[in-house]
Amino acid sequence: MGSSMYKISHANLVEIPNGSKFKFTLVVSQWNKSITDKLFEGCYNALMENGVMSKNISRIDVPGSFELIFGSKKALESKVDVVVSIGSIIKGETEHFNFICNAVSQGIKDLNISSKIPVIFCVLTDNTIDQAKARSGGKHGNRGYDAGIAALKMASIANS
Ligand code: DLZ
Repeated sequence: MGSSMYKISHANLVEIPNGSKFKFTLVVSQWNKSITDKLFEGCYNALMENGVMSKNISRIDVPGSFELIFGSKKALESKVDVVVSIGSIIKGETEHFNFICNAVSQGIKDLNISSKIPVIFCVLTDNTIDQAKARSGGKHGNRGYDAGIAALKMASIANS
């Protein structure tokens, strides 16, 4: 599946670095799996379309977005150039949404401060499943694809 599926990308598609020298780990939350699988696919395609070898893309599945923090920390222990954290948090009837969103965004931010390896934040925080669908290969593009482009750019910056 080529990038044509993601015509409405929000990523800056100009001057994308070639990724043939870089290794990536994609950490994928299994909560709202139908969404996160699409985000993974978009991210994987962005990397493959820009020279990354499939053997240099690994995947770690974690139960939910909250676990992206530990999963990403674990991913940083191996020899990798960039980690991409992929999740989908959808608002329910309680405050849980806010706690998870805040914890994950703060947790990933903390990893970016403490580690020399960039961690990309590819976590959708939507009010409805339709909003999540629209951003994972629907009418608003695929944020996973955008995250893949961001990962290539950060790999280049981190190695410069
Ligand atoms: C518990 C929970 C809820 C209510 N909603 C989501 C969600 O929309 N997206 C998501 O990725 N995870 C959700 N979780 C699971 C938490 O992230 C976490 O896996 C559990 O609280 C166990 O730590």
